[in-house]
Amino acid sequence: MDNLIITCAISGAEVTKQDNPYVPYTIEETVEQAYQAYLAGASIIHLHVREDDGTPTQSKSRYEAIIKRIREKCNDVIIQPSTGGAVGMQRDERLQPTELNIEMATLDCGTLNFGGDDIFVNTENDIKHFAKVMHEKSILPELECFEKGHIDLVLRLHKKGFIYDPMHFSFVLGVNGGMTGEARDFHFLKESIPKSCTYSVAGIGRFEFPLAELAIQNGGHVRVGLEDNLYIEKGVLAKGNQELVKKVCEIAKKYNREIATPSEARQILKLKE
Ligand code: KMH
Ligand code: ZN
Repeated sequence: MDNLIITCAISGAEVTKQDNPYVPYTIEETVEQAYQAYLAGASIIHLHVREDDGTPTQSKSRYEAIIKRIREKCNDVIIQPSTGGAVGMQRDERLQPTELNIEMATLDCGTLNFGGDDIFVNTENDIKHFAKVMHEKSILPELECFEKGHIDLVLRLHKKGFIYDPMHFSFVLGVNGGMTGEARDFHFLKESIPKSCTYSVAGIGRFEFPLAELAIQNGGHVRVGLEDNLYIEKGVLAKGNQELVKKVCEIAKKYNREIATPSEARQILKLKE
């Protein structure tokens, strides 16, 4: 089995300091959370950025400032900006971080309800456009799939030449409006992608650690972080992203799965060193 790639989704666009005071807003807070997650074992930082008051933004200059500071502290970590941004943002707004010199970014592979009246819109044309932009800039997309239909669409677009090899999936399970994250869901999705592809799982809320454990046992990779889950255990808030990463490292140890360094993660994902 490959060493385990841990991605840390340090902030997201939806969670707030009211939910967990460690959710980073300022440049300093965001850089510190990324650094602590890296020290704990994360080789990839999935990055959303906020204004100082917590408002989500896809501002190129805000990403640029934060990425520069993260690289100063841990220059080998893989930075994976979001192109999902927040619900309601438009294509060009969402794509701003791809104008920076980045190796990876998320590519959301379908539309879904996102709680209340919110709809997270990713039309087929959006997906083709985002894939094209990333391909032209040699950015590896992390193919975020919130349910099985999203995987089917990716495979169809890949066959038609709109999505390129290598394909690295992220199964984001447990979103209110997407697929749940039970063991049967995990196995169904894992069996639905070609064996040559890599995948990571991101369990939302209570699904975070059970799904991480399944991925660790089955040769997959893992994403954790305050974007996805605020608690280190039932009813106990995590005191920062690093606690969530450390808990994954402990689970990996139980199954003798080594943690990938950023350099090993680049090899596994076929990224240029
Ligand atoms: N904030 C969600 C609407 C991504 O990062 O690509 C979208 C999201 C997915 O978090
Ligand atoms: Zn995200």
